[in-house]
Amino acid sequence: MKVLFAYRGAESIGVEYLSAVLKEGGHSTDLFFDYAFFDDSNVHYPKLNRLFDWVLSFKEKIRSYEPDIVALSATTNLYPWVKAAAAAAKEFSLPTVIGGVHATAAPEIVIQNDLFDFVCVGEGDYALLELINSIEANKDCSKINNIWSKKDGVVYKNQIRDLIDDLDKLPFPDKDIFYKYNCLNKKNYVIFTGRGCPFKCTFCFNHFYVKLYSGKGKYVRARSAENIVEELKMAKEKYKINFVDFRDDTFTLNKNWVLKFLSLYKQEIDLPFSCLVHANTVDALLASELKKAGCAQVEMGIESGNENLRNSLLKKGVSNEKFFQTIKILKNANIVIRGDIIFGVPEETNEQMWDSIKFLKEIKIDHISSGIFYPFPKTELADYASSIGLVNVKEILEGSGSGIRENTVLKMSNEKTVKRFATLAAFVNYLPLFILKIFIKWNFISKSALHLGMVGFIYINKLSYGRSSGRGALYFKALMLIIKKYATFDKDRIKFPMP
Ligand code: B12
Ligand code: SF4
Repeated sequence: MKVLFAYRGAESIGVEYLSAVLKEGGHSTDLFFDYAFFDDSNVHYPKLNRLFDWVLSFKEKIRSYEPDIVALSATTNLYPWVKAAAAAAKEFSLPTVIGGVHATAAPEIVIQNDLFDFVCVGEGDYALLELINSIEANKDCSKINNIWSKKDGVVYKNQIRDLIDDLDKLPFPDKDIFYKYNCLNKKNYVIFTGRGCPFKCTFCFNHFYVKLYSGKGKYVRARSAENIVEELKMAKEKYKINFVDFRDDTFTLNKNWVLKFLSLYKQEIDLPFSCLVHANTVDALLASELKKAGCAQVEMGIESGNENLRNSLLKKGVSNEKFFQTIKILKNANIVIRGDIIFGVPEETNEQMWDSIKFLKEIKIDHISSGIFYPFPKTELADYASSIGLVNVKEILEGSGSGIRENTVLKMSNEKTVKRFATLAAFVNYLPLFILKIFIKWNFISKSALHLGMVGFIYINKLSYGRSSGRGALYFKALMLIIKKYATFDKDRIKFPMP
């Protein structure tokens, strides 16, 4: 069978695993990739993005590849895009299957949509293979675990299969389908050493997955150190990588495992890397071993500078004191720290958001990634926001907008201020508190000026360690196309340049 994936904006490790398992099972796969020009995490000008007609290019891809089925992966914010892709596939009367965290959170809504024939709930690696095998063999597809389907108006819901216990049995992710688009900096190799995170943060999908998978095996799983090193050796050889980006939700969960892994990694791979840590999982020994093994940067969720809000509403479980300790340990080890902070959680007051700004000032971390809270379906915090009338659940189930959230979707009296806090947080290390306060209080700087300033900071300070998207040349090409369109008064829409 020929399976065509479609994805937008960034490399998806999920899709890479699905593709690898299908290829191993004897099927052929390809990818349509929408670069999301001017609508990615660093450059956000949706009006410019709309000049590129990705649907046209997707249809061209369908015509040239002639797939048997289109497979789509959705996070909540990608869901509107995925619906548009499915609509294009339906013009060719192709069957569609959708999976990913949004399909997993809201299968009962997604399956109602005529654009989707199959919905995958949870891990898709072997579920998709079973589905494709069944379609190929003309077998009944209504009884495949994890796959919901429908026929003649009847929806067939199936059980969740056990979690994949031994991750080493999976083939290595199929990077080629993304790398061939030249959309990523392939020298910077994104990898997972395991799956799952045991913490219970109320805004994150993990606590919901733990419930979904209850009785279905161990939720937090690690690959063997040897298996990961084998993948990285292959990547060094094949892609000449020079940086490794461990994207596990929390890389440092199991200290003994990490220490063992780091020593093998240093010996066999010896490349600089970045990873995500939870403040409660780092001690001096671990920090020094991380550094010795080549750790250039860690990313850590701070979430809020208001200790009470952080630990009661968000259930982060980290005290201010613990943050000070962990940050000191990491600084002593000479590791660059990026902290993530969220503004605009339900009922968050301006004073609480100001606490976050002051806290960021006090902890003096190297880089700050700030975001506006979005109530993701089935998360505890979304349920809470809905229970107090701050959000319309129907709206969030249909997904919203692009990858970047410009505004809060909550009905809050201080919604404009939320946005200013989120934007100005990036400047905490560069401006004194009283200036930040003036900017937050009085909205006299335009949104575009602030955004341009922020993008400027990101590039000037190279804030993204190992996260360089490798898109400089593509952006140049995209800009040239726009200039050409206007210089020649070309009324046609710009056709997206496929590499
Ligand atoms: C790496 C990562 C990123 C990377 C790359 C994203 C990407 N395109 O993969 C970056 C940094 C760019 C990123 C950005 C964002 N991310 Co992010 N990200 C992650 C992270 C940590 C890992 C994703 C991953 O690769 N997982 C491992 C693979 C194996 O799992 P998977 O993708 O879920 O795929 C499996 C199944 O879902 C299923 N499946 C998936 N697709 C399909 C398709 C079919 C057809 C089938 C059958 C099955 C199937 O099978 C796969 C294999 O088992 C997840 C958390 C997590 N651990 O998953 C958050 C997560 C996906 N991100 C999240 C968010 C919110 C964002 C942002 C919106 C943040 C922001 N404010 O900008 C953006 C938007 C990204 C986008 N394009 O949608 C949320 C999404 C919540 C939701 N309900 O949508 C998550 C779940 C984290 C969270 N805190 O809850 N992210
Ligand atoms: S520590 Fe991070 S990944 Fe784990 S549950 Fe909390 S927010 Fe989610």
